[in-house]
Amino acid sequence: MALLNILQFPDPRLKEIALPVEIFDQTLLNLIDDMFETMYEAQGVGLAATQINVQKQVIVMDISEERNQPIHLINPQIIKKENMIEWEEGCLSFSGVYGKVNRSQEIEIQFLDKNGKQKSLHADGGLLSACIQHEIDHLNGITFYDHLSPLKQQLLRKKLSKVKSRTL
Ligand code: GNR
Ligand code: NI
Repeated sequence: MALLNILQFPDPRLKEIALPVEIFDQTLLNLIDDMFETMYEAQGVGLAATQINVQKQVIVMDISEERNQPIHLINPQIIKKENMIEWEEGCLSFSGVYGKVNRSQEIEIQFLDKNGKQKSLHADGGLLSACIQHEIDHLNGITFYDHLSPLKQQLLRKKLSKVKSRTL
């Protein structure tokens, strides 16, 4: 197991597009383990491989209060989305800043598990729904920042530089 470095905005590697996983081997299992360890350590509810500079369609999540319900998604596809809702989101690649993003309330996804088995998942609103869309965005090189208006983007960059100057 290993802790991985989480890329921070505006790292250009956050714009890389992840490739589908085709080989289900020990390397993949190790990657998933390391991503969970990194996500729990950073106290995030989700982590996409893009954020740790791996261009593979791999996502880990745990939206439970107790931090004991790990979910992993490989090659996820949104097959249904309905109703928009506004969500306040944070991101481990933007420490300490938040923004309101429009997301679909209800989504249905298809994905593979770590053994390459086809699965599906239905999320009807709430954090699970928002988090899945947030993570799939990462795999496509998109962050919550990209959903904000230019004015809000500017505000967020200012806040981010303040947060950074405090923590350095
Ligand atoms: O920790 C996280 N919280 C969160 C809150 C609302 C919507 C999405 C998220 S995901 C984020 C972790 C992260 O950056 N995942 O990519
Ligand atoms: Ni994120």
